[in-house]
Amino acid sequence: MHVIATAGHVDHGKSTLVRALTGMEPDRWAEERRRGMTIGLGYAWTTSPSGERIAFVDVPGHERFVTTMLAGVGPVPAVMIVVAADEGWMPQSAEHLAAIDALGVRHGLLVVTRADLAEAGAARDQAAAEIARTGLGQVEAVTVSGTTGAGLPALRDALDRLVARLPPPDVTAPVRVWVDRAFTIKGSGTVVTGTLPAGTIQVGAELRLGGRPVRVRALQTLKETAETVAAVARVAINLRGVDRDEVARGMALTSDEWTLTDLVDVRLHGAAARTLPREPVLHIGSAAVPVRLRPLGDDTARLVLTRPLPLHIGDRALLRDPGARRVAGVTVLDVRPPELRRRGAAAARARELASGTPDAAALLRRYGLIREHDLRAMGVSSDAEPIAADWLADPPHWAALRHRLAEEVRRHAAADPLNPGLPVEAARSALELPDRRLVDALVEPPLRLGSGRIHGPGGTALPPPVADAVRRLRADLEKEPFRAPEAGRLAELGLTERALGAAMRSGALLKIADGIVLLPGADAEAARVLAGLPQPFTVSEARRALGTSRRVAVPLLEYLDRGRVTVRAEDGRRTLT
Ligand SMILES: Nc1nc2c(ncn2[C@@H]2O[C@H](COP(=O)(O)OP(=O)(O)OP(=O)(O)O)[C@@H](O)[C@H]2O)c(=O)[nH]1
Ligand SMILES: [Mg+2]
Repeated sequence: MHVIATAGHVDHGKSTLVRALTGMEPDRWAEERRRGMTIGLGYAWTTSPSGERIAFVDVPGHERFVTTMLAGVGPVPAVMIVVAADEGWMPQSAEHLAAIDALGVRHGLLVVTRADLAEAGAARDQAAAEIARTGLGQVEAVTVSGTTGAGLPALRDALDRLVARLPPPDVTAPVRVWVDRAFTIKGSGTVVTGTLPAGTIQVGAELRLGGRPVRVRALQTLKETAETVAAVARVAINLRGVDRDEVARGMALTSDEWTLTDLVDVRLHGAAARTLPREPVLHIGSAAVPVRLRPLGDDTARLVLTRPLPLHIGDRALLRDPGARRVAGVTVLDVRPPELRRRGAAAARARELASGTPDAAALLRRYGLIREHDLRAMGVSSDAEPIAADWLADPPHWAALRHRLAEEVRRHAAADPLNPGLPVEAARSALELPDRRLVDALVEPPLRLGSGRIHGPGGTALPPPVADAVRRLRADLEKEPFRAPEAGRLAELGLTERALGAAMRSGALLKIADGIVLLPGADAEAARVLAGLPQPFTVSEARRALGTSRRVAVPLLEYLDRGRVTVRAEDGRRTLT
């Protein structure tokens, strides 16, 4: 499907043309028909000669309804500009064209209608010249009469050619439907309609309305029920759990890949920043939001929105000065711009923005670390490999963090030699990292992770008094490897709980149970000795073979049980496995 908006001066025959092309009534309200004038947006559709479905969003031409006109054109990729042969180019012809140009619409068709009333040549030439000066360039022109039907077959063919030139939509793109209507259907609840310019919506999907999650209960496109609707399409979305008064034109229904923001930096098209009013209205999609404008450079500005909108970097929008009826196009350059606090920050920011729309590399440079999801929510994708989970890192920033981590580990070991490993959580907070997994990813040789701590290359060295006590203890144990020192001996050597813990972590001693330490390898040696006994064996037999006391033999055998070196039978006797 394709969606085309109409545009043009009041009474020039837009609705008559849509009616003639589709057989449907775009002026839905009694008041519109009574006054012979479009007030709200109209919707109608048809099938083109080549079989393409084309939906029209018919806009009002009256100058009082420009905001409605912008809501109609905003989300739509192509326009049909309608000019009456008998009136020619008029103020709202120009105003609509300027808005279409500012919004960055690049595809269009000129239709000169009411050709039964006047010769169309002059109107066509002027309109074509005006359009050619904009981003639309040279467009195809068709002369018709909406009343007699003359020229309509040629118009249908021209529409076919227009839609054939439209770029194919990305059906996997993030979803954003600007609401153009919201109403209630008895028994179903709230329904919103809009144009789906990219992406795909499914029944049951969770979308966001402003900041809040909502669920798609049912879908229709052109009055037909559907399970899935892919772009480009007109959609009617029945929402679960949303009251009619909670949703209105100008809100957007989105997937979660958008940044809801009330602060953006933009590039201006067609107007210098300082010539713009300080309080214009920002129009994007069907939204019209008053903003405060602060010029940054000649063609860049910061906008503070009076309500947040879901935006992407690269979004096109329009600033309008309602008083002067002037418009300027904008391209969103940043949806999470840095604060401007210091003197000169605005000028520095302007220089930054002058270098173009920030890409993934530029954003990575700014944030240092950013989640892929957050980057996507800014409308930017990156092919960089995540460094942990979905975290992306700016390479120089990452290298600096790694350097700082090594430094922190070294400092910690120097400050607390009995406890040299830096706990991962302490490292996370020292480096102000938002996710523990980043710390794990930063640890690389010669740093190593062990029991929730990060050890440095020199982290296993014990302070001299402890090392000396351990040496003396080892000398005792080398003579009698299973005679674990008594509490008195440990106290005599100055081996407190903390010192023993450090010795254990450094690998100088092996802890069998609380208060029982042996040399590393004592467990394997015990297994060797016990293998010489007739199997199974009792605790006493083991104690004698090992040359130790029950105080050591019992916990040592239990230690071996835990390591599946020995198996204990019901009667307490053990067998080596
Ligand atoms: N003779 C003649 N009259 C036309 C033609 N097209 C439209 N009209 C008449 O022009 C008047 C305005 O037509 P609309 O189609 O309502 O114009 P519009 O552009 O939709 O007007 P707005 O939506 O209010 O901006 C109506 O009275 C139509 O009958 C045409 O091709 N020939
Ligand atoms: Mg109309």
